[in-house]
Amino acid sequence: MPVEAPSAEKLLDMYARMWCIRLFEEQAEYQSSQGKVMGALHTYIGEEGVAVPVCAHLQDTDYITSTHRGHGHCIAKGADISRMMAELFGRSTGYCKGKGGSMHIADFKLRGNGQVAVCFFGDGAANRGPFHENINIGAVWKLPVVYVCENNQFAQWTPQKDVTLVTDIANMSPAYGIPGVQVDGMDPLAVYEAAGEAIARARRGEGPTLLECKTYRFHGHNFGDPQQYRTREEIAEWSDNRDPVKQMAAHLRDAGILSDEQDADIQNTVQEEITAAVRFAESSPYPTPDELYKDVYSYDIG
Ligand SMILES: Cc1ncc(C[n+]2csc(CCOP(=O)(O)OP(=O)(O)O)c2C)c(N)n1
Repeated sequence: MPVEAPSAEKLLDMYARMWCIRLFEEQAEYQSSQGKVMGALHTYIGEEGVAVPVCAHLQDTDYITSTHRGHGHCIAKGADISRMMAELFGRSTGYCKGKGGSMHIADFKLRGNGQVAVCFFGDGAANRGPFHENINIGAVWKLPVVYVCENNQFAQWTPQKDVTLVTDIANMSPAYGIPGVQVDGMDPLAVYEAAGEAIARARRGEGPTLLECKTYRFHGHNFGDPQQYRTREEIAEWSDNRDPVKQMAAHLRDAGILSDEQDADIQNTVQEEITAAVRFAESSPYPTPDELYKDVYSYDIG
């Protein structure tokens, strides 16, 4: 079944969300350099063209699972950036009351009908046992899941080609008996279409799809990574020529949906929201010591 083309309104919303991820993370890196952010910070900059078009197909009641590189997933799914910033700052107004930090932002949702779950993971994760166990049982039980591999070609500081002979993760799908689809993760509209098909298939109860998005992170693995495993030229090749935010802008301009003025408006509005998020985080209290053991363990005494 063909995926319906997104409306102009939806495209502009996707574009603004891509900017929101980019500017939120630039701000988060700056705040980290100022010592305001608790714990490590892994940015998604360069990979905005994956989470945004995938999540554009999801309802509030659908689920996603995320990774250590999760700000993009949260923003794409509609998280409140003030609560996210507060979580990074370790404040009690954050999504996990300041106890999760950048890597464990979570907002649990109630189960309903017709929901799907999208699991985002990296190429590095695809070499680990839990990936295979999970995807196998998901296939056998025909779970309404879409496995989205963000293949950015590096696991921390290790190039993918040094640790696996199968660099096209989508090619693993026949081993589990599910469809595998590979798409250019720097092209948000191509991701939108491929994700639309996979999510619709999951909603129809036809089981999981393995969707591999070829992408590239523009910044280090985490903030402060000296990046000795790749060259400046390689980074420039991707960020200058294949930036998903620029590709989305070019598409919207060609389609007559985005003027220079609107573009500036979108970026200014997002920037203002991020400044407000920093103010919210900075003016929020830290959790008090009596919060230390709350919401941390779950146990059943029955
Ligand atoms: C069990 C375990 N081993 C090692 C690590 C350290 N570690 C953190 S991120 C990462 C690489 C992840 O690579 P990938 O799945 O490709 O995601 P990416 O960072 O490229 O988005 C590693 C090895 C970890 N967090 N957990």
